[in-house]
Amino acid sequence: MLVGRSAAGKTTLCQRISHQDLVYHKTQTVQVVNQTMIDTPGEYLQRMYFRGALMVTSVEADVILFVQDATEETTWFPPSYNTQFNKPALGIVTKADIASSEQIENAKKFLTAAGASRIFVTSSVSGEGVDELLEFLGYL
Ligand SMILES: Nc1nc2c(ncn2[C@@H]2O[C@H](COP(=O)(O)OP(=O)(O)OP(=O)(O)O)[C@@H](O)[C@H]2O)c(=O)[nH]1
Ligand SMILES: [Mg+2]
Repeated sequence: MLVGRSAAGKTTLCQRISHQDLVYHKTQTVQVVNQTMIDTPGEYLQRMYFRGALMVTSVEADVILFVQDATEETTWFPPSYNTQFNKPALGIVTKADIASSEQIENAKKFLTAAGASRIFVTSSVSGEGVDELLEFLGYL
């Protein structure tokens, strides 16, 4: 299950993983992609009254992916956010193709603070880091 602020790159990563064209679609509700990924709207993280919905949805998930845009100066993940889910949490840094190495390091820090046990630096545009993630998840 992918969790992250709006425009973090969750849907685009799902498109990359499922070999679809990268087309922008605002995610309005929880979407199951390819029967393997649960894509969620950024608002579910950004609006306090929606966060309960993420916890309910996570019951179906094996792993939670915290998705952080490397070009974002801040994070929406509270410290130790992983403790809200009774599941392993991984950190995904997105948009590595347009981020500086300093921005990527900053994004990694946010994800570590959120409780991600392992972090993958990715770009859905270049494909960087995506195979490593899939291999770790057991898809490759
Ligand atoms: N350069 C670059 N742009 C990206 C990447 N991933 C996503 N984007 C762009 O970021 C924007 C938002 O991407 P989405 O994948 O729709 O974001 P989301 O996290 O699904 O957002 P919500 O559905 O609103 O929660 C789009 O314009 C994408 O093209 C990436 O790896 N590199
Ligand atoms: Mg989306």
